[in-house]
Amino acid sequence: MEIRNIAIIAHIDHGKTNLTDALMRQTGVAEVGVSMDSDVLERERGITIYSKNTSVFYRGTKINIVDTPGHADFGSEVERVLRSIDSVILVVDAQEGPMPQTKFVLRKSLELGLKPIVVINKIDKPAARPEWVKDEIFALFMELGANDEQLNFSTVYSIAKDGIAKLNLKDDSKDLSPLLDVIIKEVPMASSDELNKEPLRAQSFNLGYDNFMGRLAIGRIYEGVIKSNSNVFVKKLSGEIMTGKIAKLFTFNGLERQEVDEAFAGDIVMIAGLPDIYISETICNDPSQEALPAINIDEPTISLNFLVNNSPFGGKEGKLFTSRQIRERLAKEIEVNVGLKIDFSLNDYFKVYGRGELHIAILLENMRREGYEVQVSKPQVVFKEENGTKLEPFEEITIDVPSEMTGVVIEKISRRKGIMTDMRLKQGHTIIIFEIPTRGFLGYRGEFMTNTRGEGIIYSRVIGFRPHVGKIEHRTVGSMVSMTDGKSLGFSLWNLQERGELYIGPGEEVYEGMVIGNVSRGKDMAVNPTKGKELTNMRAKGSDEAIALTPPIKLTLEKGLETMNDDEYLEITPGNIRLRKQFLTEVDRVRAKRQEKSKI
Ligand SMILES: Nc1nc2c(ncn2[C@@H]2O[C@H](COP(=O)(O)OP(=O)(O)OP(=O)(O)O)[C@@H](O)[C@H]2O)c(=O)[nH]1
Ligand SMILES: [Mg+2]
Repeated sequence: MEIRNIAIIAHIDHGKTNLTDALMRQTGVAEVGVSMDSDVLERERGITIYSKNTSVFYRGTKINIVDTPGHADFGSEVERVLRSIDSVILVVDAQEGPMPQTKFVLRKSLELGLKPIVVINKIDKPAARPEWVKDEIFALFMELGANDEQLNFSTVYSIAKDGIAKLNLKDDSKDLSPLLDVIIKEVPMASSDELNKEPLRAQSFNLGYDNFMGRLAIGRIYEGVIKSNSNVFVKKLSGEIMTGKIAKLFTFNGLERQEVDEAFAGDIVMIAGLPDIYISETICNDPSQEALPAINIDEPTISLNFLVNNSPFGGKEGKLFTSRQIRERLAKEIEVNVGLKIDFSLNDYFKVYGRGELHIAILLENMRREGYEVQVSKPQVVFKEENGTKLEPFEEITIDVPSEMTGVVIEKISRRKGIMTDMRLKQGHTIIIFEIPTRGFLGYRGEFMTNTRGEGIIYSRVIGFRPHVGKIEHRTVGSMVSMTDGKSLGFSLWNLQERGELYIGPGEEVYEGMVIGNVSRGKDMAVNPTKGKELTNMRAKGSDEAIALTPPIKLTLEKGLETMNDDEYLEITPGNIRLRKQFLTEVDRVRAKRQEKSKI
């Protein structure tokens, strides 16, 4: 069977998954309601987190499709996928037009010499402006240095959520066949009899894990035929050559994997039986064959420590909380989570390295749902040293704000060592692009939302390591720290809410050293959230419940990771997310601070 391999790429939320789901439905490989976003967190958050494969069959051709995540924290995943397919469907929202991630994924595709097919999606939106979007996309291709062939891209208009595509806006269409026809016409064929006759060369670009089969490699067969139960050589990036046996071989049929005895050049397969295989390695039958060009894996940019939850509430809610249990869980995670690195050699904690706060937050959210308890330290930026120069990660951030708010935003970002590289006006809005050290950017989102009263939009993306820029001033937000154990009372919270934002409501169990809120101005503050009403006040204003309390800010994983201070831990359990001081008593905190000072 003829095979074509494509990836669907876009800015977050522009409709990749809806399009993939509709393609599966209409070609009969998936029922209504089946989605590529099959993971629980993906469904809850409405975003794609893991890139996934599917295959559809159309007019005698097998089309392997990789649906990719649009969020920038998973950008390196997209890059890997792009190395293993022959064309991309670039989906662009018919109202928003190209956005920062559109630019990033398009640039990568053009650099790899791919010829994209452009899909302008959501043409049903009342404010859709598909012609304008088409011009913007063309301009973007030009800006990114597309060659003549790439510039000559096909455009398809679509309503992915209804499964409709058309070549002209006026056309009448009831399904996605116009898009499928373009794919068949334009995407180079991956399979051929000649390729099948060559010696085997396949390359892994994604990993999976199965409790029975262990590590799984998802890879593309470039040449030759791969056979189940055959012995193979795996050429590692280091040059090392391992031997192994293909225990099981699968191809895709929709989202289902289908066990097969052999698979042919051009196809995308899943392989079990190679426990040490990693991304980018070449699988072949003859060790003298040349390895396929390496696929680059982006390095982690932030790190944080995972510790056993030793808070006074530790072990109360979770069923998995020992160091051994956490170690096992993390070891399992790195089997499949390619961007993640973990240092298991330290005594009291595990050091986890990732690509961004969401990348880490997803892992933590999965763990707490599985019943784990864990504490983490504040995420720190990863530094590198190259030729004696200290380097740190940088991000490109794109902000879109109502024009009257640009002043405050520019000022704040400049203070964090961000440098403006572009500024454009767009219908009362200003779009500004900055390059900023990740160190300066960490923790800025919340402040940005406050400064722009929730009207601003901000996107960030790691752009690589650059020379360290020296000290960065951060706005410090103090913590309200409970000085006692007990149950919080409305009356004391009512007094405290004047001083900052509270993370707890009345009637919640607290412990000494727990952070119950932040202090908008300045330093940490020791507070007693359990203090009762003074007697003289008894009749003043009805009962405790009648006090007007501002609803507390619920700590989420992302919010906690963003706002926590260096001397705090985020305590994560199946039922709660709490912030605490590393040292629970004031005496210990003072002592620790003094020791730190004497070290410097
Ligand atoms: N009006 C309209 N909405 C659409 C259309 N296609 C998708 N959507 C909506 O857009 C949102 C995002 O759709 P997804 O398919 O999840 O987008 P995505 O690109 O896969 O998102 P990420 O994977 O998170 O980057 C959903 O709320 C969809 O219902 C469309 O054609 N018209
Ligand atoms: Mg998606």
